[in-house]
Amino acid sequence: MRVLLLSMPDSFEHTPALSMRMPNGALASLAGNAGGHHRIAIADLILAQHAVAQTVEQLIREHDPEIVGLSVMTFQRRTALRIIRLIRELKPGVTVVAGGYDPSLAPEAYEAPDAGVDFLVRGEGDLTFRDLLAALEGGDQAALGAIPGLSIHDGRQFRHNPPRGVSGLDDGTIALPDRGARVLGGYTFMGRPVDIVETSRGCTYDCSFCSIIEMRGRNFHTFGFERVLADIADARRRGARAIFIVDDNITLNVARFEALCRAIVDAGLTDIHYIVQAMTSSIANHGETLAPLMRAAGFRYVFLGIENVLDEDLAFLRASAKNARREHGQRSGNATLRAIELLHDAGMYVVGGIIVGNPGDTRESIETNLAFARAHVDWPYIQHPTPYPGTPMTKDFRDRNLIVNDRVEEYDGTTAVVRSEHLPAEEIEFMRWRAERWMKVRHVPAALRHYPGFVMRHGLRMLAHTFRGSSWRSAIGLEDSRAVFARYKAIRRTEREYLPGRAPMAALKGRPTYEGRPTCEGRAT
Ligand code: B12
Ligand code: SF4
Repeated sequence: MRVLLLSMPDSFEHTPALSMRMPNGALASLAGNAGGHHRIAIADLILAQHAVAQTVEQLIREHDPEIVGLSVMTFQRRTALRIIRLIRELKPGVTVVAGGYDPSLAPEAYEAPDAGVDFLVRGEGDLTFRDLLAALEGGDQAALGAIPGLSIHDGRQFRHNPPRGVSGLDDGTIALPDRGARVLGGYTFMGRPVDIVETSRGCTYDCSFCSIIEMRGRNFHTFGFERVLADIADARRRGARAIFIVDDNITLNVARFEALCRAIVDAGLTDIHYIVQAMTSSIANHGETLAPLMRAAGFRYVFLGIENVLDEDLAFLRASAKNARREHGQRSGNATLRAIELLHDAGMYVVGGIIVGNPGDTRESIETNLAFARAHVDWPYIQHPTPYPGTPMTKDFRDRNLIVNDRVEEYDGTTAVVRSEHLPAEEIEFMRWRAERWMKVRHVPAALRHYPGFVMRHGLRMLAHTFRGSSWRSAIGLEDSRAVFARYKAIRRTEREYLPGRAPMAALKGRPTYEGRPTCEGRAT
């Protein structure tokens, strides 16, 4: 069957498309597991952020898909529904499938008959999508009802088949991703061609803000090293020189992570810049051995789930255990500082994930966290608690009546959509925004050392992005930062409109973003 898989163009404050455009890992995994004979094209619309409608039109025209699949996070829902409407206008009879976190956790949002969705794939999609394609290809309506994890629209509502259990990964059930199916080019991490690789799925913790538990339960499954190394080598062969390891929590099994670092070194795959997310307790408690091994393997940036530096906030986020330092088998305080120290000593940069704006937060508690970030992290990744569908935190915020904004397209993590008991949401966001811009500037010299070509070419645009909303008057102190903040918010509102009025097809000619060529050396359309 002819299949077009799309990821959404929406990006957010901390991953500006200028410097970071990563492929969606889910789609390549779906393509690799679909069954070899289908003709699958993958288009990450982050690569065509400024020409979404035109690109979708061109993709539909060139690939003439029988099935279109969309991967959607909650803050991308509105864009996804608009894209589906556009696709339906272009090709009314096409079958539309939605998957990923939002369709899995908020299926009702896709139920209205005019939403245009035929099937939802809930939870892990590799095998469910394969079975769906097989049933559609065989015209076997009865088989559809027997596919676990699938929801079928009957014209009025979805019929939800029972859920599919998560896959064990070490038995070869999940085949390697098919990166060759990608048809757009231009993936980048600070100028380096970037790809993503999975080494495991799942997590056994239950942080109240995280969607992962609702999505797949508390479990942890790992791919064998042979497969992981083959996957990295495939990404590298196709040109990747930076790889984001997207595991939910690779640091759950430290011994395995250490062995993986050694295996990467032994396989000679160390000329890649690796990026990974890590838990502070694992790094603090095992970093003396783990961190140097990570650096030897090529890890550069570590996204550290600090979440908060205050105990009350950590308790609310249910993140105390994963931030605990242990000595002689006993808890001995917060792990964050020690984790940062060990990563820095090994020569890696810390992307500091911190959440401010929790129910008990006051001006002082937020300032404490901002001051910590200013003093200790290399790149701030400060967010506001966001009530994603189905998380325990969402229930908590709703019960306390603290949710002030239900426009999900603004649920991007840096828009405060909940207030605290003491501060309005807008004030919380203002405090974060004002502090964070300057923290980002401080990383410029380090970025210049590691990515000189990119920073020299795009440094000014990066600064302009970080400080958007500023003016000459604000730069020389004649204008209050609240006026700049208001302008920044207005710019963000405009940025979120990825499908503003449709440009004619002719506008596509010579457009650079859709090049009909793959990222690296894969298949061309
Ligand atoms: C890697 C990652 C990122 C990367 C994205 C890289 C990329 N291009 O993919 C970065 C760091 C940039 C990122 C940023 C953000 N992320 Co993020 N991210 C993740 C993470 C860690 C792993 C996702 C992944 O690749 N998994 C591997 C693939 C194979 O699995 P998968 O995506 O689940 O896909 C499977 C199924 O979902 C399904 N499926 C998915 N799509 C489709 C489509 C179809 C058609 C079908 C049939 C099936 C299907 O099948 C797939 C294969 O089994 C998750 C989870 C986590 N623990 O934190 C969060 C997560 C997805 N991110 C999340 C969020 C909120 C964000 C941000 C908005 C804010 C933030 N927290 O940082 C930003 C915005 C991103 C942007 N576009 O600007 C949330 C989403 C919550 C929600 N309800 O929407 C998650 C779940 C984390 C959380 N807080 O709970 N993220
Ligand atoms: S440790 Fe990370 S992946 Fe695990 S539940 Fe907490 S935030 Fe989610």
